[in-house]
Amino acid sequence: MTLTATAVPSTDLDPFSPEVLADPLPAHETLRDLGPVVHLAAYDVYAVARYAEVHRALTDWQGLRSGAGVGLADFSRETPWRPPSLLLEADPPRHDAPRSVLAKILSPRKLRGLTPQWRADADVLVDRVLAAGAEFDAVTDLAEVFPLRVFPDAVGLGESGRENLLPYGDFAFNAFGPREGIVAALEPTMPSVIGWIGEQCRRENLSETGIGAQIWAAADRGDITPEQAPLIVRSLLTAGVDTTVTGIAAVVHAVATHPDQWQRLRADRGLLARAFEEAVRLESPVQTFFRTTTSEVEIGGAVIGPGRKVLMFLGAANRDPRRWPDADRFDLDRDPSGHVAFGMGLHQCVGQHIARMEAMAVLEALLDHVQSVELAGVPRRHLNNTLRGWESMPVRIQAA
Ligand code: OVM
Repeated sequence: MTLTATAVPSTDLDPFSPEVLADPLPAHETLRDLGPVVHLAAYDVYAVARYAEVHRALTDWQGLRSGAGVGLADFSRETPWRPPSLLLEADPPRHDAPRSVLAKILSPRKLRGLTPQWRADADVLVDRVLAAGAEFDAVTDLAEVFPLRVFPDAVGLGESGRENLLPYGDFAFNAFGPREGIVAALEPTMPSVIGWIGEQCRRENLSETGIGAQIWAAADRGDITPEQAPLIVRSLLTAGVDTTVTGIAAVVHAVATHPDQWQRLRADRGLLARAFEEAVRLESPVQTFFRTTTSEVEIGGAVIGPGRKVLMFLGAANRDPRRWPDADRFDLDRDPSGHVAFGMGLHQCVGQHIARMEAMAVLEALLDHVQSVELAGVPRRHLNNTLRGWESMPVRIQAA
């Protein structure tokens, strides 16, 4: 550890190395304990990993902007891999119209009608894994299947090409990290995937009743421009699949590894919503995002100059013992509200209600049909520069 001129501790820890991606928790503890702000020498960027500073960075959009990209790349100096998102990679005032249009379309009230069909779909899916035997893969047989069934339908996509959705999201979340490594390895496979995604965002390729059509209807009303509509649809297709797959896998993992908490859920379904929040607090499907300082910014007593990248460790904040007693425990007695798994402030996940609804549908179907759920093997991680997910999670269930 060395001290720079601003008294910020510096470390050569690389959060995007395969070792750290495979098991980030020790690195998170190191970063939290080094200080409120640290300098990551490998990338010459700053980082915050404690809850207080992550929360502060997330909620100060004037001091820490998103418009220069929320990955390692600084859009004011490097060309982004695709036209920037109008939501994720924009600041007020440009961010405001796309955000308010999408927030209305994705509000709990507007989405309510989807619940009965999603519950029925989840029942069929859980029945099917039960019929196939006592063991199944919670990732490939459940957590991937459910969102890929219900979400593209809700958006209004056609049937063909849906296999492009997971690879596109996987790449987009990798692209927030360094260009070498995972991104460089995947890049050659991307042009056809990117082409398919772009086609699906056009009005004529979306059903007339889905979420995609509602975004285009907002352009008809003049709430957004016709040029903005396809990019907002693209945001749904980018951020709406891999994330919910990971969130559903996280809550299955939590109950499979905490049989006592599963039994509590069976006895009291009033704890269901909390179980999901607690699972995403612990796993934090989206681990990190960057911001870029607009001017000189003070965080945790340190001064960071203008135009600098700051990496926010959402996952580390969600396990910061300074904020969460017994932080590593999945505990249904805890109030997990205030977690930053969906971010905080202006950019807080606009799709979080859909994510909750999907997870609730799966959990309720499991509670209806399943008496016990436990791991039947060691889960295998899927490495991604931003997402903390799994490739495989063997589980054993017993029908209720
Ligand atoms: C977007 C978007 C929003 C949130 C996360 C994300 C790839 C993308 O608007 O495209 O990750």
